[in-house]
Amino acid sequence: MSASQQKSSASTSPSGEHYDAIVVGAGFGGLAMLNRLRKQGMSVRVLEAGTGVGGTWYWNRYPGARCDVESMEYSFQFDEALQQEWEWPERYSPQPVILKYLNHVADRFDMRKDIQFNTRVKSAVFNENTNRWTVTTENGESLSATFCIMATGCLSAPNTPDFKGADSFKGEIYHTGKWPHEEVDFTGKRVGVIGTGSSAIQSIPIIAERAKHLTVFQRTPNYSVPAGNRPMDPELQKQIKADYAAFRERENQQQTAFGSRFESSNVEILKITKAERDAIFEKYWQIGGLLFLYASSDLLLNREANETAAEFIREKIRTIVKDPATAQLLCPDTVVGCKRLCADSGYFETFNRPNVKLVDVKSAPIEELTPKGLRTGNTEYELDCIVFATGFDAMTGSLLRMDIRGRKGLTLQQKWAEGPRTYLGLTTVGFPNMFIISGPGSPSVLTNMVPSIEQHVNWIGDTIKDLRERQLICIEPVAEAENAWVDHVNEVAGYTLFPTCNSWYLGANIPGKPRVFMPYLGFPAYTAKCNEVRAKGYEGFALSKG
Ligand code: NA7
Repeated sequence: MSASQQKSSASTSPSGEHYDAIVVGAGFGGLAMLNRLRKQGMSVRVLEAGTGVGGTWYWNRYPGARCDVESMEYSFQFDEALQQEWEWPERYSPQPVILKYLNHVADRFDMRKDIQFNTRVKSAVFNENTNRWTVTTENGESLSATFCIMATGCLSAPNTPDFKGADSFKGEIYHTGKWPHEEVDFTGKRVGVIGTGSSAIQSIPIIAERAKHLTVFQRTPNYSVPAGNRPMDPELQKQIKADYAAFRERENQQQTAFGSRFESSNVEILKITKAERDAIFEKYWQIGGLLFLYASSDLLLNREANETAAEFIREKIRTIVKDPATAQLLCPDTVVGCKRLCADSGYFETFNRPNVKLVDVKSAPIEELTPKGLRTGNTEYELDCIVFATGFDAMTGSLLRMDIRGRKGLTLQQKWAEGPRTYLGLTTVGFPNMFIISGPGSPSVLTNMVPSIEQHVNWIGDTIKDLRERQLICIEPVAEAENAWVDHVNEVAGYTLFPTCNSWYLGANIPGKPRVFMPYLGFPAYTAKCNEVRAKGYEGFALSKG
């Protein structure tokens, strides 16, 4: 953070201070929410654990961190001047550019004066007598608010496996989701990366270029397609900006996964020949990125159709990776897209380097960290640095790591013991006036996050405005609506191939976490449903004067 930023940001709150709303988190969600509620004339305090804005893009500074949604789509639309003036240098933005953008947004709208950095929220407790939330921080402050809005992110509670001997390792340890602010120099070092998810797949090619030797510890291979990143096409940028509003509107209407500019090929992949299929897959492979999943409309519905795409990618891996045994180990046997598809820049090629070795830790799991490195079975790997690219306790982790208590002292941990339960992914019974941005039960991580965040922010903003106009101070979903919504979210997921593998969408990456498909697969109908609920006077909610 620059000196000027520090000067103009909020430091601490006088204990006991009351706000109309407290927003937890200053990433995309928190910044948009602050902007919206301030425009409604409300007093808002944003509490942020980091020393700066950015959320996911503040914490995930690992080498190669890059968004897998295209830059022209992965940005705010709430201000026309903002979207006109900002220039995106690449098709897919690297983390430093997105962080710079969010800092620009914070400065441009003078947001820092309402954001308190270095402030991790410890608890949020609803008081039924006052109808207020009391929020306490790890710094020992206590604030209150009428509304408590959780903008805590879907991928912000890092998962570090509890390996035996974790403290014994004498070298450097990193987690991709908590990367240091200073540059990490791997030059001449023996590095081990644990994990082969998106964070690993993005960082491995870069770490391999610098390290003396890199060992990749893989438990489950992942599907990855080339990102196809390149400098931004100035003509495309100009063309979109000429009518950004229409571009956004199309995206908002469709609420498609990963952006709006590409449509599914609409080809029934099983009704054409293998050569025709491969030509289509090749076309999408060349386009690059997650759009590969648009190659056919039924890839995530029909296992046989999916297998044709899976085999196409496996064939690519076998062609790229020269050592047949390594190539075989890198070939997944699961459903493509069931875990989030990865987009890489030279990942598989990296395994042709003489200084890179792939180790299968499914057949011989990591037993412990040792002073010199780590041990799997009878083999000890000597390392100078270990990088945990082991992911996140996704979607619920950041919420459940706080002590959130609603009516009658009910904790969110108790309420969600069998898995998250929400109405619309925005609210949960027993926790009045608490809203979750991109909560479980909303499309969130299956869509382009930024427009989905803004849709939530606008719905929450409109709802609070409506309540105030009607002189109501309390909103809470009713059990019947919540139960029906949870059933619906599960039912829709059940029609797809998503529940067939151990993904973080299902919480299956965290030992002991209930296996529930958390994001909602019902878009674009979701936005219409939220609008309809509002139009019907908040159907499924109880509203009261307190
Ligand atoms: P992911 O996708 O959850 O990947 C985590 C990786 O770490 C994955 O390969 C895991 O293997 C591996 N892992 C986790 N625990 C262990 C242990 N104990 N031993 C060995 N390997 C382990 O997280 P990312 O940060 O890469 O990406 C998260 C999202 O961020 C991504 O989907 C994008 O949306 C952006 P597993 O597959 O569980 O066998």
